[in-house]
Amino acid sequence: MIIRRPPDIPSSEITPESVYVNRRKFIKAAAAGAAGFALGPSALYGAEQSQEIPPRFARLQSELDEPLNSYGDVTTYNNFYEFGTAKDDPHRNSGDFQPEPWTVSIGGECNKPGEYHLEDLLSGVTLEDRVYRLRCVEAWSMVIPWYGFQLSSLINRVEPTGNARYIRFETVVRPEEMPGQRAPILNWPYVEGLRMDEAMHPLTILATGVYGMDLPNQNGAPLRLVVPWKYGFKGVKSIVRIDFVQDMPLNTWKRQNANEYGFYANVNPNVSHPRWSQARERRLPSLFKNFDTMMFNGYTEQVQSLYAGMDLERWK
Ligand SMILES: Nc1nc2c(c(=O)[nH]1)N[C@H]1C(S)=C(S)[C@@H](COP(=O)(O)O)O[C@H]1N2
Ligand SMILES: [Mo]
Repeated sequence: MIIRRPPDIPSSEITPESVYVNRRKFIKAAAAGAAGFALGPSALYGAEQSQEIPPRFARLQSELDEPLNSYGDVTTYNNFYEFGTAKDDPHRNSGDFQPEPWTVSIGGECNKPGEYHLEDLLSGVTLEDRVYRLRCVEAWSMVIPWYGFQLSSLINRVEPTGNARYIRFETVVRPEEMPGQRAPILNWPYVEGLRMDEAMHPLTILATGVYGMDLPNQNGAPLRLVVPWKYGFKGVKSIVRIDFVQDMPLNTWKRQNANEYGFYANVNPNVSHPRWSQARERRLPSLFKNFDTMMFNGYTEQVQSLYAGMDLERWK
């Protein structure tokens, strides 16, 4: 299979600033009719159930040569332990979460630290559709039409200093809205990180939506990381803090069990998880492992140079 290089992934449907600044409101208004892709979630779910891919996504889907997962798959089966540990807990338990207004604190080794409102972070960036595979370390996978912007544009704006070697992300802590946080399931807040060159890679995006609509709470509203060549746990959700740091951050899953989860978390069919093989995966909605897992989740051509000379068995 030929995976296109990033410049060939069409940055379609560029939305004028006046619209995307108020995207959440825009979508509610548009759901009543008019604009090209103006289906509400339930209408869309119906369309997906009947295998009709909305026209806006048909071309993007063919870029990846794989069918998209349905809106239902994407939004009812995932991990977001702040809402519980079962795969349908995020969908069932995230109704009280309030993703707006939203502020992200940006700090550490950068020239423009501060409290940034989400609207401010979105002004001046190009929001675009990107279809990526998500491959969870537990061996399930999906093909998801994310909507977001390149992390590099945010990084350039806040001007990291020469000391910034890694970027560190934190999820919000709100036990009153996130029932999973009322128990010490993980060491809250959830933390993830990337090396600066990984963070600057054009495939790395901060997503604000899925299927052309704002992210539902269970998928990390209103802002989450998507790094398509890494296992799903790198995709930290509901981000409230971003720091530029000198030392490799201790990410949640490595802290939880360093023997099972590393910092890099590159999808690698040749390196087994201590308790299971990573060679095959289960593409939802299949109940069985029906796909061979691809190195770097299929993005080898675009990302392998980042790891030239590294021992990928050691740097898991
Ligand atoms: N804050 C937070 N982010 C998280 C998680 C979590 O428990 N908490 N789980 C991760 C894991 S293990 C996966 S597989 C993905 C799955 O969610 P998605 O399908 O919405 O990307 O989210 C990741 N991001
Ligand atoms: Mo995962």
